[in-house]
Amino acid sequence: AVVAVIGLGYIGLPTAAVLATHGFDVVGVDINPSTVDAVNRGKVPFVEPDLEISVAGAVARGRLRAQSAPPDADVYVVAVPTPFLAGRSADLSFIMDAADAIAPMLRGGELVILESTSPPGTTRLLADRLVSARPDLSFDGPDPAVAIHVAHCPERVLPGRIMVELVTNDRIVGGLTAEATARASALYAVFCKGKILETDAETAELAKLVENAYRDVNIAFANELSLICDKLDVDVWGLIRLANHHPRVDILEPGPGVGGHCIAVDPWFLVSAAPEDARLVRTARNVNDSMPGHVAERVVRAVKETEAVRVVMLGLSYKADIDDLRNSPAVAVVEHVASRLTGIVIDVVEPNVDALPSSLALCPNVSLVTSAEAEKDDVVVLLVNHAQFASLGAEIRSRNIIDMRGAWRASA
Ligand code: SAJ
Repeated sequence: AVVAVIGLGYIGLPTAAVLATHGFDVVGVDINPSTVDAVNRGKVPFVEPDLEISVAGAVARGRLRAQSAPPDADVYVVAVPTPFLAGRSADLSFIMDAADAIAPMLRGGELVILESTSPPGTTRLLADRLVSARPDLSFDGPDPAVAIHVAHCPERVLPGRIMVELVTNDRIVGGLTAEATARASALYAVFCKGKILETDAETAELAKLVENAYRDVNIAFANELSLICDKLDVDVWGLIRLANHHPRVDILEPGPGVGGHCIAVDPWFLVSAAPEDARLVRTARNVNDSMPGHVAERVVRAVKETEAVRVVMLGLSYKADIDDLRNSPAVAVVEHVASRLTGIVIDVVEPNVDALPSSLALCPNVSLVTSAEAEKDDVVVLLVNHAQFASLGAEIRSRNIIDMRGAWRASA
């Protein structure tokens, strides 16, 4: 069968590669010509362990190719971004653009799967959009001859472990009809070793949002504890480690805030679905969003107390061992510090990128350096616990340290 994967980003490209290694002929579709070109050369335009070898192999065997418009296919998998708009509702324009591109290709009988994280009701909006462009087809009508089958199957893989989790995670599949659920379920069963959990489309949409909101609330609790511990001068990591010995307590790790394109975004879709009721979810988001400001405050205090003239910030990505700077709290910390301490040198070490993001490139006192070049800096701020930083010498650790990841504690 031919599968078209629309959107060759962090989710679409790994999914395309896995499908291609499991016997499907896969056509990846992306509006960005440089992504299309990279994939056709067997290259991956971002950092993700084991992905490039899989893409290169699938392209070399002729199982995967990329192009800018959807082909004729049996299955369409939509994996495009759903960013949020200013009012924190979801921007569905990429999904609707994908629907508009797919609609002319449909003949009836196809399976259309939405993988993008979406607010409740989006799968139905996608299906409505398809049949409004193609009134000759229907997604829930009685005539099987003109049926298209539409389902939501949210991706739940962890960046950094995508190639493993795509295969091993349990998978939620929710169709707009029982037939759509069954067809989508059969597709994922080909490569997914986890359980396939069948439900309806709206419950599937909500399940994904709830998983990420759960993690956000738990991290917000850890971050609130870190603020309390700062006031009381107690080591928050030691405290959490002790509390987590209780068989029913499992607190996540505090840090400089919550970033990325999932956990920092998706809870807002729940809030905007029921603003009056989603009080805890909203508060957790606000606690996590306030963290970069608190970290910057600590840095400013340390610089003033020690009369430092150079500060080094270790890490810019939104979490360890990836190159993704989207919604990164580390970037926000550096922005805050740079705007408040214009008279000192701010060095940034981020081994996974070769240029500063535009918001920092404009700051005259901020530069991207190697950790060796930052050896003379007075204050060291660990923002991201990249593997490279664990091996930094005792020399850098003996300086004035603000360790936001608990990686360099004496007992860590
Ligand atoms: N973080 C903490 N403390 C922790 C764990 C994470 O501060 O204890 C921070 C990280 O540093 C990062 C942010 O949270 O800034 C998010 O990182 P993450 O590793 O928790 O999650 P993501 O955004 O990379 O991936 C999440 C995953 N969701 C869950 O674990 C419930 C992943 O499975 C989803 O597929 C992904 O969102 C997604 O695409 O929605």
